[in-house]
Amino acid sequence: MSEPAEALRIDVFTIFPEIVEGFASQSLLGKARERGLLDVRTRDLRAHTTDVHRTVDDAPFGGGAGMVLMPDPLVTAIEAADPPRPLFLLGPGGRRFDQETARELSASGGFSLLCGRYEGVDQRVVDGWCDGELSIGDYVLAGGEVAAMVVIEAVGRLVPGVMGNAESSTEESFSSGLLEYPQYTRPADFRGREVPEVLRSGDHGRIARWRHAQSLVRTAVSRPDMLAARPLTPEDESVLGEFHLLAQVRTLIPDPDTHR
Ligand code: JCQ
Repeated sequence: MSEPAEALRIDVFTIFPEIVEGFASQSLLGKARERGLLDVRTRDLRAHTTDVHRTVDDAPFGGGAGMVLMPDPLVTAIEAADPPRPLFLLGPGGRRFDQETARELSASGGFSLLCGRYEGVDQRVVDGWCDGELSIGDYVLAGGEVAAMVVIEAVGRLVPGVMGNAESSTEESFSSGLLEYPQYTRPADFRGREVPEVLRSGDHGRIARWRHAQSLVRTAVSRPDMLAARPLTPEDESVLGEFHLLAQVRTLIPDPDTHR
């Protein structure tokens, strides 16, 4: 018997600790917390303010629209927490957070998130106290809280023991570089729309090959860029051929020579 693993600790610095706290206490993550697998700690950026308005932002030097998060409340909150490192700022200018990053962070000793707000964070905090910046995508949010919750959920579900074996297959499929095949449940006929015959055939080998072919078609249709980075294997070509889908997939894969 092995020792129970140490909980993955994630400290979150935010002006909305109750939103992140509510999220982390619910459902899958809440259960993982109760079971000692996850240790999410929300840190209120206003906790160390001393003025009546509990001010955390101020106008930018040099002028311009909006407000900037001030260094003193942030750094005081960070120093009081002694958070697990690395500390990542969440913002649209960061390195893209993807499944690979989620996997790395889930296997790390812990990390922390600083939720940016307003027009940004005083650059001296970024330079002196943050270890990197993460972005969940190319759009601008009002604040980093939603991005922090995305990171917590994507990472938390990968911590060993948080999810049953059922869900780990989804992760495996993403590692394979393909999208998921379509899923069906009862009834076999829903308003005249039938579940594909192969799934009711009981032929598990053929079912696995059909699913593989469907994953390839879906990826070719929705994410051709993923297939450009992962050429078709002989097994891919074989299953696509079996279900007469090889030509369709080939026409959807971008030709690397016709780029730029
Ligand atoms: C995160 N993709 C978008 C908004 C400034 C650090 O400064 C700022 C942070 C935010 C909040 O985060 C995002 C975001 N990933 O908008 C403005």
